[in-house]
Amino acid sequence: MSERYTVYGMDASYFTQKLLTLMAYKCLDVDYRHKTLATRDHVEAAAKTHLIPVLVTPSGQWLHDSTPLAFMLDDEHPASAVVPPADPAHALDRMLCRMLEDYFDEWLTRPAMHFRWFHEADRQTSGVSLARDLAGLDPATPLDAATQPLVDNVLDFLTRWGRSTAPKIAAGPDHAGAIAGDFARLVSLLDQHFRAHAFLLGDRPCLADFALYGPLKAHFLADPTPHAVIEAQGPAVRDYAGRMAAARAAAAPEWPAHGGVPETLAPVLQHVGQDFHAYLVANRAALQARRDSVEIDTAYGPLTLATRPYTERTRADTAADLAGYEPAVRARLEAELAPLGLWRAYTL
Ligand SMILES: N[C@@H](CCC(=O)N[C@@H](CS)C(=O)NCC(=O)O)C(=O)O
Repeated sequence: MSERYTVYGMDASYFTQKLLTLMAYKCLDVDYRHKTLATRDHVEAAAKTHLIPVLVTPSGQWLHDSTPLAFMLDDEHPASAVVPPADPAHALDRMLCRMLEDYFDEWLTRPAMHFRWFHEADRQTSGVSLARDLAGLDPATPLDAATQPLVDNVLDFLTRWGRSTAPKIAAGPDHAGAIAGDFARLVSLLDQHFRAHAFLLGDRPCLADFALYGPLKAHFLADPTPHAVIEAQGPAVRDYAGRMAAARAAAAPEWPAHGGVPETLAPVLQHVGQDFHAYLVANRAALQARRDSVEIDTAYGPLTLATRPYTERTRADTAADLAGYEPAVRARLEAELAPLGLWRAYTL
């Protein structure tokens, strides 16, 4: 039996880059294929999802969803684990990893969608990249009279989708100021951290690093608008992305076992604990009440967002992990996480 995996995705897709980089870190053999208009029906029927990336395992299973896939790959290849161990000594690192992963996966979709679909230079960069991938055109081949109209048509279709989806997550033109401000703040907080540390938890990359690298590679370092913010306010974030692309588990040190939150990570975590955690709390309550939108207060004023069942599922998974620790370990975690605003949303 072949030990090769296949990944179907697109270059400018955040979760495709997350999974590909994680698998490169684990030194797994991967055939990466674009999900094109020609392969789409087959991939969607086999994987039972329209989302990317899709992973085909060496035993021929068609799977999707990067978070459970990362846990599965850790089970199959424990020497290159990306999730810190579940024992009490690593409890803080594991919970920080899971909470940060939830945030990067679920909340950075807002600036990612906003810049890509509402800034023309960004649409012309990554919108065109997606359109070329879907049309099955090699990224290096110049467009000609036959292929240009095809790419234009696909880009029109994608733009209509992007512009109608983004407002549901408060990422439309009405929120341009809030998105730009929030993104610049996150970049400068991450910059401060990456000046002092190689990765989020220190010297060993964890799942949250791959969840941050995915949108950096597919969106924020590719699209001119967020890229300019990173060059101006977060050069250490750009350097971090270079380390992530090159990171290999064979060279990684043992897991850290932090007794307290690293000093430069605390402001990043406080940022995570504000709007995103307000959304996690409100989203859960709204889903229980069968409402389809929620309103949260932010520093930029009230935000209305669609409810997201998937976001509640990831919150509940992380909360279940936290609930599994002994009371003494949980008390230690609460003492670290509650002052940063990172406790309530996971103990509902
Ligand atoms: N939770 C999924 C999310 C996958 C996802 O949202 N992928 C995006 C591309 S980066 C997608 O397929 N979007 C198309 C859509 O939402 O219709 C994962 O972690 O893999």
